[in-house]
Amino acid sequence: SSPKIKVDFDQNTGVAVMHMQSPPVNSLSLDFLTELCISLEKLEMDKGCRGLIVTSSLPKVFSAGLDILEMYGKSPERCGEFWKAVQEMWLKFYSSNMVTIAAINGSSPAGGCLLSLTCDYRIMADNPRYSIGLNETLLGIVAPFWFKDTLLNTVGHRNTEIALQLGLLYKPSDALKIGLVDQLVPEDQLLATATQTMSKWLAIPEHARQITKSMMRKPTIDKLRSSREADVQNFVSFITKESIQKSLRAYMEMLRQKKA
Ligand code: CO8
Repeated sequence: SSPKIKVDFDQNTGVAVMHMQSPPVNSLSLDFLTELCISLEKLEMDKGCRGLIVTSSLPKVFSAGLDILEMYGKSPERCGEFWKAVQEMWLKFYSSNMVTIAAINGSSPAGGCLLSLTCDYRIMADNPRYSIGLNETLLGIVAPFWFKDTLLNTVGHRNTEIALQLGLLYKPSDALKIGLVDQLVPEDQLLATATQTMSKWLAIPEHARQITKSMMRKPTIDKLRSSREADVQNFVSFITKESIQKSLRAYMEMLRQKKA
């Protein structure tokens, strides 16, 4: 199959742009998650690469989040394998030594929002048709503690409490208000702005910045690292419940209806 990720690396600036291109909506399947991790690892190991911009090459969608089909009608073993890949993606991106910037050029629900939250900075296209947030409760499922922690670290306790319970999907102007994104720009200026922002971040003495990033994120990362197996078990037993499978089915049906 064709690569789901295209990486453009500029050796002169040390900045890579990762374009997600897994049609129709960049949903995070096991394959796609694996490819994301491999791409990141390669860049991480390249000493010349100091900054990473993550964006989508699909129209209107940054990432639709976890691939719902990976959580529906699958064996417990397969669900466990999938969940390990979700954990791995989060651990790798959240602990990256590079400066990471999300250039959010479309909707970014649930796992898509999580991916952007792993970055150091988020710039979103100012289009009121796009939305971003952790909408898990709307699917009848619960955002795991490390999704919650990542949001909490970004927008604070009160905003997280509201956002997670109501499963809010924010339009860009509201996302900016609570700090879920850091900046809005017209869509045609998104990559240029991300590149300018990147050079500002890369001008900071690298070692000092990296240690600071790690200091801020380490407690959150260690929490999952020390409980990965239990978190997998928890996911598998939750997602394979008949009532949860029913919720997912209803949600997929709703997506289909909305389309018709
Ligand atoms: N997974 C699988 N397929 C998807 C997904 C998805 N997340 N999202 C969309 N699709 C499919 C649609 O069903 C549709 O398929 P088809 O063409 O066969 O009918 C196709 O992609 C295109 O979708 P749309 O027609 O809806 O495209 P639009 O451009 O109109 O809208 C959106 C794009 C806004 C992304 C819209 O598709 C949408 O809202 N999707 C749902 C997003 C969502 O709610 N994702 C949540 C996933 S759950 C998650 O990420 C975290 C789970 C944590 C687990 C915790 C358990 C313990």
